[in-house]
Amino acid sequence: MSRIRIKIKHAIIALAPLPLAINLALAEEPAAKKGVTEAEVQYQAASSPLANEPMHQNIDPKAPPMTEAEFTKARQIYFERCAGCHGVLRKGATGKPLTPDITLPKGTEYLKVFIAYGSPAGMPNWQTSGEMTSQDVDLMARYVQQEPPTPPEFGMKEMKATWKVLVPPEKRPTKKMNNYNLDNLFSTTLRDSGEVALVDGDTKQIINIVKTGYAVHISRMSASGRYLFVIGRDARVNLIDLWMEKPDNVAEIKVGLEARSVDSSKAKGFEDKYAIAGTYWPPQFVLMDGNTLEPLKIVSTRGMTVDTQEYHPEPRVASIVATHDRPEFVVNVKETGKIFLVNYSDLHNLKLTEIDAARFLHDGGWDSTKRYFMVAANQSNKIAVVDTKDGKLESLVEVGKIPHPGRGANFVHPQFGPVWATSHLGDDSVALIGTDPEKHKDQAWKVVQTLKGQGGGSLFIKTHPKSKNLYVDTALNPDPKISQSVAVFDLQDLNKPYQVLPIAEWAGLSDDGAKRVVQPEFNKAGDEVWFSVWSAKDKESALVVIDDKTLKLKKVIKDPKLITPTGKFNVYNTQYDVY
Ligand code: DHE
Repeated sequence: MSRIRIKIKHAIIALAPLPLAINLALAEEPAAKKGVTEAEVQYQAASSPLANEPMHQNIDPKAPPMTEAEFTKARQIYFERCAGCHGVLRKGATGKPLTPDITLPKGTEYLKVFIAYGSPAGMPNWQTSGEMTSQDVDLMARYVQQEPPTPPEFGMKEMKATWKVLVPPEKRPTKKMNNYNLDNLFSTTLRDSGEVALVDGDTKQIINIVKTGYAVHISRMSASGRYLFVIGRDARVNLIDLWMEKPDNVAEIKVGLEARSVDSSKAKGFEDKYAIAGTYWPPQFVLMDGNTLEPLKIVSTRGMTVDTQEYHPEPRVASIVATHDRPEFVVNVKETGKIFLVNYSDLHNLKLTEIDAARFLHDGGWDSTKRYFMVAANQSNKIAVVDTKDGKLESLVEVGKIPHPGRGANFVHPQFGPVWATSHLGDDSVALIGTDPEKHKDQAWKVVQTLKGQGGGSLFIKTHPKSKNLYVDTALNPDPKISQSVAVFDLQDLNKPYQVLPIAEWAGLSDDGAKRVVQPEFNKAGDEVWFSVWSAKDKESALVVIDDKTLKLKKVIKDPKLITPTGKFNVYNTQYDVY
């Protein structure tokens, strides 16, 4: 077997528009086949920044021949469209493994049919949907019979080489230097420009646009409310100091090659002390200094799966949350289905509690008491409930198809007491799960009611302790009428039909963008709800603010700089996990 090293120049900018453009086009098509909805395909098959990383490659003489140029192109397509499901190493993730021991016996012709037409089990129909040409399909059929290329590891040396303290702590302000009401600031993801817009929640003005990682994913707050952490899909973490006259970056680091999650220590005595980021590649998490992002301790997540107890070489780190009353982070590992409670009180003698949950852990949030963490095991159609006080799995609750709560929504059900709710990507249901084992024992960790929403393709759901409404988006629904509006349920009478708010129409955008309405987020007072109207990079987008009481339009925020807004993170609500 000959061994070659393939090096490709970094060209992330050129790549960035592709996945979104494809995604948006895809969603307009009717559901192609049984078993997998367009929304699921669109959500899972997003681009990985690994397409541009240099990798090692073995060439198997038994595999069909490919030129280096063909291999390079196929590898790029693989990381843009396939790696999200089949894994970086092609050893399987939410999709099936595609290693040569499996693909070689099947042969090129069989694989071509499979790639072109898809399967009811979830493989998209790449050719008949128009997303790949027959030449691309032939290329990919030959590519998956080669040995998978392996991206490099990313350890302390690599992290330190990317670490920059732009403003050292001693040069930072000692008090707040601006007049902004920081509690009501919204850090808004500008997905395809690799930036966040800091929007003043009171005046609705953009305070600053801060450069962050590629296809920036989420923002989280430090315990004090001073520092904002932002992570990009390219695993770049930015630390933004909100006390500066104009809030801006004070430190940054790359913690791997691909990532989604970041948080900061919240426990008493550890406020703002540590930060944590989890990576998709390499599969690991890193604890950092909360003031400078200096990397301190890296922990691998490679290990055995929770059910069949087989070794998984790339279990990605999905959501991470800081526990408020204990020095712990809850780290959810997707492919192994394990949850780690990482006690950070002594980094040299790190204590990890390993909790068996269910495979494909993804996003989640706290119950109203912040004792129980509720996390979607999305492809298992379950919500795992972790009791962070006793350090154990409390329950696995069967819900609808592919739960996707974001951080979920907590409210008091008129009949069943406190519940936490999730909507779903794969169906139109909203599951309400009882969360009060003390006073509502019979309902605890059971679906007490299922609401019927506008349709599948829901990503986020939200309410607020002061609100009587539950907002459910359907951003990835293939029907534009549904993806461009939200359903509002009346929490005082859940049997009443939901109201539909035509948020995208209210935005009054000038062109024909996709205008997906995504991620409701409350202001600090809990009387306004903000939505992103998310169009492609070259189309106009907007933020739409509504009055929670009247459900009437309050303000449309438009600006040429608001490129592809998606997630919005209100400082106060994110700091205190109010949802
Ligand atoms: Fe997300 C949260 C992963 C696609 C917007 N997303 C998360 C979390 C994970 C994740 C693990 C939880 C982080 C945490 O709490 O620590 N997201 C992924 C993917 O792997 C996936 C499926 C494909 C990808 O390539 O990234 C994906 N996500 C998307 C999108 O396409 C969305 C809609 C638009 C975008 O900005 O990219 C999107 N994800 C979000 C948002 C949150 C999120 C807004 C945080 C919600 C919150 O309220 O906390």
